Amino acid sequence: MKHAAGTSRRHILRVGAAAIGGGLLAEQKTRALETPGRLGAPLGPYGDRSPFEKAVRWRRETRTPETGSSFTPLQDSVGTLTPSSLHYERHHAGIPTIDPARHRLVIHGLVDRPLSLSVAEIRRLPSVTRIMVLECGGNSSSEWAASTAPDVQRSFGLVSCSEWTGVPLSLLLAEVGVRPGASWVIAEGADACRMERSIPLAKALGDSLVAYGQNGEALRPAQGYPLRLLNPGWEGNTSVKWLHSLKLTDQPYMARDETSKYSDLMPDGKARIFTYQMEAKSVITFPSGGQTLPGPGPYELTGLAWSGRGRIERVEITTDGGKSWVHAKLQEPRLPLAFTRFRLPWRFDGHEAVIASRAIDESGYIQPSPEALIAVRGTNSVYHFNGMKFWRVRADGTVTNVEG
Ligand SMILES: Nc1nc2c(c(=O)[nH]1)N[C@H]1C(S)=C(S)[C@@H](COP(=O)(O)O)O[C@H]1N2
Ligand SMILES: [Mo]
Repeated sequence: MKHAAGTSRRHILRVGAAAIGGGLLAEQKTRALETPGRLGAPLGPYGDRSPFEKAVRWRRETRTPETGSSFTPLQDSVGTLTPSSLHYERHHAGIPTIDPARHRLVIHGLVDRPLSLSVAEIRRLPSVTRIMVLECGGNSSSEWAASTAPDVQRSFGLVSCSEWTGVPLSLLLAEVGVRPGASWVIAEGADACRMERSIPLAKALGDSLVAYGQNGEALRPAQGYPLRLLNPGWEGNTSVKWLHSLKLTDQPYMARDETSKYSDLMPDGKARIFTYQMEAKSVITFPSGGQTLPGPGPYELTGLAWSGRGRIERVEITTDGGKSWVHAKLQEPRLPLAFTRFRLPWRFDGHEAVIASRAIDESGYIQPSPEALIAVRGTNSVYHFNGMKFWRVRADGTVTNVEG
């Protein structure tokens, strides 16, 4: 294992400047300015992006437009945060419109003092802020078989990273007083399907959050406005949105989304249930499926890595189909459970290259190859695919799935 002999950034810049040339450079500089004397657009109360920016979520067609998934355009993302407007969405019964002045969170069941709290009351409690990934347990389900998802958005886009603010659930549970015998918390949403999940009490007393904030403002309606549960490092489905009830019980509910869905059917016909943990995963976002390199020359490979177990320790990259691996450079700070961006200088020499990344987290867990994952889990399951993703960079610069 060795570090790649870096293509120096100064060299890349020199190539660019030489290609443009002095006269053209001056011309472009003037063109970039507004027409002299004419004012730009006025100030606005709520910001929007440049009209030249086109990145959007992609959504799979469903019979009812209210249900389904929309995918974050990972190929267009830079840095490590997902703008709220591009956060992936997964709704089972549409996005309810909830007036925060009328919404309440009820905490009941095996507790000493049942409570009904308004959103304002919750926002007054001691809060915490934490940057972390949310990933659907069904992310990358396309990858269990030869992938037909043409790009990183459709194959890996049910994951996003936000800054979340909320009240530790442990604090609310201390307030109501958990009775002996309680071992589960049943979280229920206020959407039309009243989606519910059973959360083990240990997690609820650990790092679970009742969140009201996302990226510095209130949660977006699609993300659960005005309140959602967040279970750090766990499959997105457990992070119940539009949270309105937490009931303490002595057993799980065996709800639809923890039995017939979000359980993992193994090769022997038995299903694993309550597989909450999201394992280490990474993917190269540039170059990735659907993109085209304009020609041979220096490039920077980049992508994202994350793990439900904690920090990303290392990301390794192959550009020869898995024969050799080099360490990518990791962007600091590497926050536990958050996106870590990795980068590697790379020279495309005009010959076909098969590229992939693999993440190693602080627990020592290594992201498996798809073959190694399938050898254990079979292909009955749709959930929890975290295998490596190989892209083929063809001699003409086009990038596809390896199967493509
Ligand atoms: N009430 C409610 N909570 C929910 C859902 C839902 O449909 N209803 N979808 C779940 C699923 S499957 C996922 S992956 C995440 C998606 O969160 P997001 O839409 O904010 O990305 O929310 C979870 N919480
Ligand atoms: Mo999900």
